[in-house]
Amino acid sequence: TTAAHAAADPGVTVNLWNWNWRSVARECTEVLGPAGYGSVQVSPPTDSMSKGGSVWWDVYQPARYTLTSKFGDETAFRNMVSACHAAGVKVQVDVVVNHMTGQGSTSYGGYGFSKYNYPGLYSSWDFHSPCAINDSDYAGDAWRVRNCELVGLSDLNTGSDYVRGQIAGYLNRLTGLGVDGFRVDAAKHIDPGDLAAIRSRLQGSPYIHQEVIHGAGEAVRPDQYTGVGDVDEFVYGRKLKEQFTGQIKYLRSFGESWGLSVSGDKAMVFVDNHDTERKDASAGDATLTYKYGATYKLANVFMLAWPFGKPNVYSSFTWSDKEGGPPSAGGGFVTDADCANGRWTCFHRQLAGMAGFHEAVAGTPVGNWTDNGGNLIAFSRGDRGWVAINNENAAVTRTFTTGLPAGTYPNVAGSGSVTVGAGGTATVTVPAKSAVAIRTGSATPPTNPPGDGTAT
Ligand code: LM2
Ligand code: CA
Repeated sequence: TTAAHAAADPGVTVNLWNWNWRSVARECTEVLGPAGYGSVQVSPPTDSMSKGGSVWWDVYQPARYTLTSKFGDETAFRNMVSACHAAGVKVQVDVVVNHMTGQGSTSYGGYGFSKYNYPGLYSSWDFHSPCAINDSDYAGDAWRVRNCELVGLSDLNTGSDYVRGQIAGYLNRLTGLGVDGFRVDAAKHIDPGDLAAIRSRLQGSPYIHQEVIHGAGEAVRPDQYTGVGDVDEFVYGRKLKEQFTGQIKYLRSFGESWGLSVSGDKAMVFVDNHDTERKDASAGDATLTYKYGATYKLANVFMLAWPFGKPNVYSSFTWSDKEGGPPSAGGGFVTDADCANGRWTCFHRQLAGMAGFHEAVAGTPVGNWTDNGGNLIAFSRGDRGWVAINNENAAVTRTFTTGLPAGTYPNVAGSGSVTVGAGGTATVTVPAKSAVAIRTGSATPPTNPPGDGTAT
């Protein structure tokens, strides 16, 4: 990336996965903009194979690039982009360009297609010759990972000029509607040279982060993609799960040296996403999820307070069936996200004050690290912010060096306030499984729900 083509920093991203466009628009206006979230990431907006809403994964099988999806039509999409921009929030779109469908013949927009045949868009010669990606291919065969079919999905020949033109046309149509960035789905299954060629045809400088899942010793590696854009850092969430279900004192040295796959300036980081939250808890690549309650929130507070990568907060629907789709009406069209009915986590609202914290402390170093030799840590960020994270099962009271000017500050990670004395010290009680974060420039207490992080 040359300076001339440097994409604008997305700020703190919220991944409102599976939210419909109307609800994202409302959330940008009412919550994301006022809180200082920089971007919202939304689900694939194209027409897709339809299972009538019974599953979530139908939207990862695009049928054509028309914006008639189960999340809303093109008008709703445009209204969402305008509302978010008016609120100062950028929009990133999950784009599925490695493949088309593997099954089905009905789309949400009422378009007829079959695998390898998408009238007016692609025909059989636009796809790689069918072969299946086998689990054993990942270790040593990058060619098969990129040219064979991922779970039977028709694999686009991204080496072809025509296919590149169609994909770039789709992405340019999105940026033409105001879209600011892309999450490139299944980038691991596309040659980085093909992605670079597609990128060279893009208008403007959208922010790009690529889904390249790190696997130890594999032939396809995240660092092979940093010339195209940022990479989704999957090791980050795995490590945070290990620590937050163990002893967080070790986080003192957390960073690239822990075996992360790319450097912080190329990493988009997250505690979980829609794929990792569905892993079995015992799996090596499992992460914390909303089902971990307070511990999950603490890991997210850490992500927003610690200087590594660009943070992406995940917020979606609650589930018990791994395959089950989001709340929907007839035909599978997703209904409005409701933060009161228990079907949506609305987790990002609990971190509203931490989005502002992340921005306020940008560029400052970690200082005043302290821990209790177990599950309580605290550190400052320059003279602008200080955080204590108590992952113990009991409250901890201590006198901390915060590094902040004397004054009384609201707890932007919960409720209550902290009074810092001359010399920057404060005596704080951090309740069990909660966090206290304070920063300069936060006169108004944020709109966090009461009940945790009470500082006295
Ligand atoms: C991704 N990243 O690389 C997404 O994050 C992930 O959620 C997608 O898989 C995947 N790539 C393809 O975009 C999901 C889901 C799969 C599902 C696919 C396609 O995890 O289970 O596969 O979307 O909808 C489904 C069936 C599978 C079937 C396939 C093709 O589960 O059994 O394979 O459709 O018909 C025969
Ligand atoms: Ca491919």
